[in-house]
Amino acid sequence: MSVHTLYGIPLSLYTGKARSYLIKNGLPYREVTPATTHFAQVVLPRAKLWTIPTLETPEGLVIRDGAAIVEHFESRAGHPALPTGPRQRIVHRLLDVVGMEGLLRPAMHYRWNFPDENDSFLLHHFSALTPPGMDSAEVAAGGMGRMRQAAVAFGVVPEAFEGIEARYLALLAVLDRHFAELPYLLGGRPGLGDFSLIAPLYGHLGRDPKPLSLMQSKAVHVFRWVERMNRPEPDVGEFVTNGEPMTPGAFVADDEIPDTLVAVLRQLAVDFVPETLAAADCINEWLEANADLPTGTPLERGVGQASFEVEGEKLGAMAQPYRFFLLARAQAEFDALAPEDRARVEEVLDDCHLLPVLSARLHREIGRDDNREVWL
Ligand SMILES: N[C@@H](CCC(=O)N[C@@H](CS)C(=O)NCC(=O)O)C(=O)O
Repeated sequence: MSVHTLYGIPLSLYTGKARSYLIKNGLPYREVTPATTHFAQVVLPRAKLWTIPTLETPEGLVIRDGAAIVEHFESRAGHPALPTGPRQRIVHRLLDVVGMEGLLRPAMHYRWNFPDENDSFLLHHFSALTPPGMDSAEVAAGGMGRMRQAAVAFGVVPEAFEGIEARYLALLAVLDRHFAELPYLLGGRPGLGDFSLIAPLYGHLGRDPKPLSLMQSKAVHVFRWVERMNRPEPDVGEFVTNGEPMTPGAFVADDEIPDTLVAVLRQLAVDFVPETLAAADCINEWLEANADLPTGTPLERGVGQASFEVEGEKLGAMAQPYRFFLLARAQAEFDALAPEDRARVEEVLDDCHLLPVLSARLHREIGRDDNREVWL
């Protein structure tokens, strides 16, 4: 059977999305560190940027970026990770953005600000990124230092710690109530939002010693979902009704969004909405100042600092165009709906406090060219 190679490491946030997608869709793969000669000499020149996950197919095709890896398989299989109803599709697409960008603060805080609990664990994993012939202690120290700085760029500064922890604990509580009722976000099968949220909730928050113990002690149903998302079988053994095991495989009927998920979305919206609106303004200003960028220019990771208020607290975080690359997919899907479907979607997003992000749009579109996200 043909086997894909997934370049990544266990603690990488973004690799968690591609890995879980491959596992849950029965796609054979082996995971390999990018610190190999083959990666440097053959894969990287085609990937164009050193980021993980990067996938190499049995035919030698190289796909860099988790969203592109998922889309590669989704487009061939008729989009099994997207329900057919417009409400559920757009909720999954918004959760795709939240998973990639909306939980970076708790993910980075619980990794980098608890050195006694986490550092020896992190050191082991960062050492696995050592290219042949280099000193692993030096490579690990360099990588860990860069990531500590990245945490600050995402807004993880001492004044923000208390709010980050309070919001994360509130999120764990509502997610725990949801996963006590349903095995996945929208029923008996994982969708795009599950594959994206698992990235922070496995790679960092469901695996590093400090946040793992928090999840295990405070949110056992969330912990079980994290396990489930990394197992090939449905793993829904605890869902039994009148002595009968659950039959997995279907999304919730009638395009419904369960109340327990509405509660989760409201909690996520608390900082996702103000940050997204502020990031759009910041990037649009930058686009205005850089109006002469040629088509095809690769995206910057961040273009300035977005400032916003969350529950009365001022926060700042790097404004990342990639957020809008993914968000544009939800917006395009919304724009293409018939007016009555649009109204149904607006009603549910309003209830979830997420409606404003549908109009957070950049003045310039983003596409992909040769494994890179680029300005069109
Ligand atoms: N948009 C990319 C982001 C991937 C990413 O940033 N991965 C991190 C590791 S979890 C990385 O490779 N960082 C190295 C860098 O940006 O230089 C994706 O979704 O795959």
